Amino acid sequence: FSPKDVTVLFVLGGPGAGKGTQCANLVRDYHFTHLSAGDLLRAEQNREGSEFGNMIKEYIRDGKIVPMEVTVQLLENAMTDVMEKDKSGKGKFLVDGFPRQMDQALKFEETVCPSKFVLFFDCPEAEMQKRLLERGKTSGRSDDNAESIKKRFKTFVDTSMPVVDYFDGQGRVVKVVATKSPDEVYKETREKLEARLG
Ligand code: UP5
Ligand code: MG
Repeated sequence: FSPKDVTVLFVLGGPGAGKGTQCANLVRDYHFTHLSAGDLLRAEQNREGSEFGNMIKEYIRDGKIVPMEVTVQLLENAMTDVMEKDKSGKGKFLVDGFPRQMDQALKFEETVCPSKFVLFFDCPEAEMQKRLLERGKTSGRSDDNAESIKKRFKTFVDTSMPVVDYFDGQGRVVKVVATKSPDEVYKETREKLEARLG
């Protein structure tokens, strides 16, 4: 596919900020395709015959960022699949939880497609931790435990926030306060998104 046929929004925010929750709302109301980098990595981890399965498993449990070649390829493949099936020839994608390291941001925008802007969900750690520990009771996610959560937060602060700051410096960040109820967060998301999309 050609970059001119697709609209990409990056959806960023700390672990448990509510990226997936809000993306689901946006898919329902704006017909985006939701691509969660974490979900794609978990699917690849479980795919029979994947050469990356064990590596992904370790990285996710330790809250480390999987080498970008793997993630960029998974995202590009998923976008290509959608574009081949969609007769309109146009695609609208929410790329959730990616890029979370500077090199990924530069690589994706150079080789796949630039993003229109970044939707950033801003949430304090204490709130995110509470949500993740609660979800961990039933999610089955290998990284929803106190030890992994701590590592995920550290990676977010050290490695992923600089990406948000980089886009912010270019005036490309739409920031949403993510502490209120899901409905209230979504209301602010819609308002800011519509103002920005025009
Ligand atoms: N919840 C949501 N909104 C709420 C609200 N407003 N009030 C109260 N509760 C709210 O929500 C998390 C939980 O909070 C849910 O139980 C929800 O009901 C509740 P969710 O919408 O799932 O938040 P999200 O931000 O999507 O949290 P997630 O855990 O998915 O964030 P992460 O960024 O940590 O996870 P991700 O799947 O993106 O990545 C996992 C790992 O994959 C990374 O740590 C990394 O190891 C690896 N990875 C890479 O290596 N490279 C990548 O590019 C991407 C991932
Ligand atoms: Mg998520």
